[in-house]
Amino acid sequence: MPIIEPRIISRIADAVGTITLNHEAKRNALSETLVGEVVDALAEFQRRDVRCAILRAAPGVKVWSAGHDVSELPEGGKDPLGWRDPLRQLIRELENFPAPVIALIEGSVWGGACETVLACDLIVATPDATFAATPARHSVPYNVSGLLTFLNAAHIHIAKEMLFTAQPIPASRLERMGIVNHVCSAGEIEAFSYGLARTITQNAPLSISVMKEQLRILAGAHTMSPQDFERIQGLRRVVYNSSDYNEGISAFKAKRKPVFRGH
Ligand code: LCV
Ligand code: LCV
Repeated sequence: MPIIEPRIISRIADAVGTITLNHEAKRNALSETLVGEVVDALAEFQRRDVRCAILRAAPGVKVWSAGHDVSELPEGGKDPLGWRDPLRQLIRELENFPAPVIALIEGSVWGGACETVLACDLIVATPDATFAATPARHSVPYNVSGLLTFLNAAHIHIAKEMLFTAQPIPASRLERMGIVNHVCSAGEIEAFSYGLARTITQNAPLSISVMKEQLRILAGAHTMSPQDFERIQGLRRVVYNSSDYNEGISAFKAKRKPVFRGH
């Protein structure tokens, strides 16, 4: 039985829980295994009354996370971002975790990892950190609650630029738009992030936890008629049943640029 190296490192000190993504070989891709370990760590943090969590990668990393594990995307005909998808589970766990989660970002953030960072409560990044929303790079039909994460974090024009261009956007630009809370040099970002975490741990955890849950509910309070939802799901099905969707996955696996034909 092959021994699976842990994909993350987690620790607790002074009521601050730290999760370090630690699967460099696959650029911290959000695989089912890695997400499972993050979910277990958050559950342990809750049991140990952690009052603030920090989600980071190894110091000085080039790629914070390459996003959804493309090798785990279903072949055409199945919703690639259904309820039980690891990325969807990760987003819900971060949003439901009863204490603030600070995303400490160094390096590049891709696809579902971009949404993961935006689903955290505060974002601290180095100036050269970049964020790329990539569904359009892989012909993936992103899902409704996933797009709402982008819309809650960014003005619709910025969300559209990120999603339609799929290009990396620097943290410094996102800070100017209030999407990233703080930009700190690589030498300061750790001390700054833990300082922020400690400030939070000094405040009343029950008050913070109930405000976080209220803000989650308010941010998600969007009416959508069942008819609209069904129409959107039908439109998404056209995308994940398309040959473009399969081309996106094959091109990634073949390490070549995809050629999309619009069907
Ligand atoms: C699995 C990977 C990945 C990966 N999955 O290193 O948002 S959506 O809708 O798009 C959603 C579906 C989603 O999140 O899709 C994934 C979006 N992510 C991306 O488009 C980024 C894909 N990765 C890259 O562009 C490069 O890997 C970066 C720029 C992140 C790093 O480039 P670098 O040259 O440093 P490699 O590309 O050589 O990757 C090292 C190993 O990690 C695997 C990749 O297949 C390779 O594995 P092998 O050594 O076995 O070949 N890997 C990278 N990203 N998302 N596996
Ligand atoms: C009654 C006061 C107050 C006061 N109430 O002067 O947003 S929520 O959920 O928190 C909501 C419930 C809320 O708004 O809660 C209150 C939030 N406010 C604060 O936390 C600020 C509390 N006040 C202070 O930190 C200090 O008073 C400041 C920094 C504002 C001023 O300091 P300074 O040294 O100039 P004192 O603290 O000596 O206050 C002078 C007098 O005003 C009373 C205080 O009790 C004192 O009265 P006595 O002279 O009778 O001792 N006082 C100040 N704030 N929110 N009373």
